[in-house]
Amino acid sequence: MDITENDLLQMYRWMVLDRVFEERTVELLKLGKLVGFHHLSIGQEAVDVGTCYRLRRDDTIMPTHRGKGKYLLKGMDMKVLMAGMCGRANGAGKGRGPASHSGDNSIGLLAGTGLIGSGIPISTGVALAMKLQKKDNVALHFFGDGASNRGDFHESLNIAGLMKLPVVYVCDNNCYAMTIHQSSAMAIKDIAARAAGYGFPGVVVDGNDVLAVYEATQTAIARARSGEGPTLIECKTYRWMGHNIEDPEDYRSPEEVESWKRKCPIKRFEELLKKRNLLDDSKVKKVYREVREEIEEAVRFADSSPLPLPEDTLLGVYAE
Ligand SMILES: Cc1ncc(C[n+]2csc(CCOP(=O)(O)OP(=O)(O)O)c2C)c(N)n1
Ligand SMILES: [Mg+2]
Repeated sequence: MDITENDLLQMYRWMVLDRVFEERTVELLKLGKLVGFHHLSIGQEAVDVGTCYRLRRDDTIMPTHRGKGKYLLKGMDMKVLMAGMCGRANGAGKGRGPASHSGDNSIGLLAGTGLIGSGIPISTGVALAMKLQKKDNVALHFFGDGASNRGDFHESLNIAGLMKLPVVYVCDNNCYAMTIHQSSAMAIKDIAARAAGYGFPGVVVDGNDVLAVYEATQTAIARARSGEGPTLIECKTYRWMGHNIEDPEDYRSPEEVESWKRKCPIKRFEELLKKRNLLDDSKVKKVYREVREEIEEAVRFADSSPLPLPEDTLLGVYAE
């Protein structure tokens, strides 16, 4: 794996930032500062970081409603993201809705769509455009276990396999689609197995192991860049929090949640880095302190930013 000690520390920092950012948004939501729905990906940080750590600016990603870490790793300014989540005019989405569905084409961050699975054909089309333009870029598309049951998923994978498109499909399999466990929604255990039906590799990865996710992604990206076609990566992980903040979570047991918390992707990586003498407790504290400062700066920026004006409601809705 072409990864330096500095990369390992950077990946660790990104995972901590992803976690602390989301924990802070829960507090802001309770204070009534956030607008719209918020879907947390606490527990799924290894997927965000392992997939997005080393992408080119002109590669694209389309995240889901979950996982703001992906936005940040792709290059969205945290202040802009936070302001967008707080509904401010200078934030992502210009304060017109939850930042879950905002993007920035200039950094290859495609806005996620509201209907689950409906973005899969869009990333597939982006990959087709890359191929037609003879570029060696890659489109990474993220979706959940639930989304993989939709027709959009199957139609997209079929055409991508047929045309050998440079797309990497990443399934953030967090075991649930709202209240429905994967085992109640499909007869197969591994979503990755679906790729075989479309003629390309499907890989199952421990989604709580950032290095395993990174390695699988890099292999898939190299395959896509060299014209060999798509890969489906299924990252098996778990969302610690409810579907969103209103979720009463009466469909799963606290024991189940606890058993996954014991497999915390950040702790696990931290222990590995400590064993390699790259981290110790004081360095860990420093990372958390720096990350918190960065987040508070973003909160202050959002707090002092203007709300959208009523007369600007239709801006960006229709072409000029
Ligand atoms: C077509 C469609 N059906 C239902 C919904 C409501 N909905 C929003 S998120 C979600 C669950 C999606 O589950 P999954 O794909 O596993 O992603 P996760 O939320 O677990 O990250 C549902 C059903 C929707 N947005 N779109
Ligand atoms: Mg899910």
